[in-house]
Amino acid sequence: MKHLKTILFSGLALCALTSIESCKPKNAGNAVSADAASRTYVPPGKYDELYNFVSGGFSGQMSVYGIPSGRLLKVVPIFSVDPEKGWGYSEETKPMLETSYGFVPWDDQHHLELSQTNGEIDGRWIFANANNTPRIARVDLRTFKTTEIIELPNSAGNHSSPFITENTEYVVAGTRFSVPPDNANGDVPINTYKQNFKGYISFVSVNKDNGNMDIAFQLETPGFNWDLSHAGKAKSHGWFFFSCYNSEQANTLLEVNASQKDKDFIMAVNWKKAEEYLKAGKGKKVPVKYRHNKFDEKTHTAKSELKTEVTVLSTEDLKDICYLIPCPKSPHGCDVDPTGEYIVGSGKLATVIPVFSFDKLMKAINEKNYDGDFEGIPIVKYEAALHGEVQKPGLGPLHTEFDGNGRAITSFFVSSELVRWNLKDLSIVDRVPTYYSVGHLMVPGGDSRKPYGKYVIAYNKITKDRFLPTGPELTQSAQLYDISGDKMQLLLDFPTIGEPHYAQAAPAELIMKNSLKFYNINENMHPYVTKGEPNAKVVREGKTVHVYMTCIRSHFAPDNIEGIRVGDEVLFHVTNLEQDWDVPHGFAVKGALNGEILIMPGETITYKWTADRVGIVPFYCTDFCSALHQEMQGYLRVSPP
Ligand code: CUK
Ligand code: CUA
Repeated sequence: MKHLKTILFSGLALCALTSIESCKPKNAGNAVSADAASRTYVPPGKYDELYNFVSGGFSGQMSVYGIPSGRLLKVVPIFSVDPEKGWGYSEETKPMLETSYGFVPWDDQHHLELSQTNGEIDGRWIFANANNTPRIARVDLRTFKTTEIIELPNSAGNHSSPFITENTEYVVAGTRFSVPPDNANGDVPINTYKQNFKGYISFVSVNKDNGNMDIAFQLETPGFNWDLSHAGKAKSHGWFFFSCYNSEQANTLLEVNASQKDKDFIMAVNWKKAEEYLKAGKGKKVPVKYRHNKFDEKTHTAKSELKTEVTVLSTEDLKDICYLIPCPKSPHGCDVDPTGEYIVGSGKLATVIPVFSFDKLMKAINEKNYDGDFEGIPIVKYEAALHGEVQKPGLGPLHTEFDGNGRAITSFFVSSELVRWNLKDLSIVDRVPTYYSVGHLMVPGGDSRKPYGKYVIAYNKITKDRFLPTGPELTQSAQLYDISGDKMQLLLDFPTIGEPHYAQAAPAELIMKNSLKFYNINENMHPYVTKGEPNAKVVREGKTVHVYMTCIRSHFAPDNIEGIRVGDEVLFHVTNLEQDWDVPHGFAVKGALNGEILIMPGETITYKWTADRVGIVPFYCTDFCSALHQEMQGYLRVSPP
């Protein structure tokens, strides 16, 4: 074990110190499919087969690629400002990034989940987690815009998130750092972890019709580090599975403390039972502070609301709801197969992949086949819940996806490979190298009841020699493999935006058919909309000047504005009158601290600008919109106060 740990923690350093050749996987030469080019070639003018939504890691964004070409289609700001979209710069979008701590321009985004109906991807929304300042976001796939963000109280490091149940009843969020609850006295010695620190898990409900989220309830669990999760499905619908590390409850995770125990836990949560308990009045309302931000498509504006209460089921209530299953050292992934029967834990420091059986788990619970409890939560005997262990799979197992044909594919960070194995007999059937050090992997629909099964994509942490060098920082990368045959075959490398962790993919037609082409100007209920050029005007309210402005190819109205004085705050409410697909206009004023904005057809966006000196100030359109784009300009005259 000691040896394996050393390899795991020094793997990256080793790669850097020795030559690249030494960390290249074996049989690298034969990995690429001979007809890879024709299998990934999407001719000019043709569409890709799939949309691939890739988390941006430390960039806080989500990027969207076409598969199999690997062409980048869009970067969607979620937990970040984005100059390309004006996100977080316009007055309408700023509230989306508000938290109980204030405006957070940038966060760390790891996991994405597409909404599901009956365990199948339905193409309506995609959910995302913010890791650092705990939040969950919902992106509307009609507009590819972030339309809702909810902050999570009693949480820190929202990593085990935003995994969903099979009808998108709930999106969950397990705290990665246990901390004292928000309303407790947090001014305690850090080494009182065991007494004072708790691990909260949030169940966020999702409205079936409009997707609106609410924190339905939280579970107050022992102070573990909830790392990852996945919902039960089909036969195990109604259950959720969370993996943890640091079941030692150490307050410093230097190796000596945290990985002492032979096993950490996967916790099975019976959320249907939790719902019954709440109905029976068992939850208690606890004072907290969090923000709930929504973007309203009718008014084209976001609102941020401060919420002050959350319902908690405390540890004493959990003994008939939660069950701990021992899982070898520091489990990372926690994945449920398409039938709902197998629950795969991947211990980063383990030499086997343990696979648990839902049927056996139910039997063990019925027979109370326990090995004691942890703060009242029963610990099911390892052997009683175990389906079996995959022996000698590779080094550093991380995440598992399913191919829909009774097989699983697991990523191995340390040995840099994907390994395919049989769920029933746990035999290894195939392995293929990745370049290098794969984190998450993704089969389109691979965590749903209906995996698409044709491809797997590896999201790699290190690229080293794969692309042209770009200074000290190299791009992370994705690699596309064909898995339709017996052998997994490498087809394509493509660079990613930020650091990819988890990803999702869906057949193109599922998303395309709902894609919005433009906003209907007649339905625009923005408080400062200007419907038609004759209504353009300038209105002064004290030191604030409202400019009701329109734009259409190829001019602004008004385009000459006088009467502005130094010290005035000017609010340009710019309405794009176009009613056609793909005709945004841009807007920029010299010296603007908010940069620029971009206005979609039929939309109104407000741009704040302060007059700080006397003079003539030009403004113009920043998005090439017609042959007369360059003529799309105007002047402001700023006079002394
Ligand atoms: S984590 Cu990144 S490789 Cu945050 Cu899901 Cu495993
Ligand atoms: Cu409008 Cu360029």
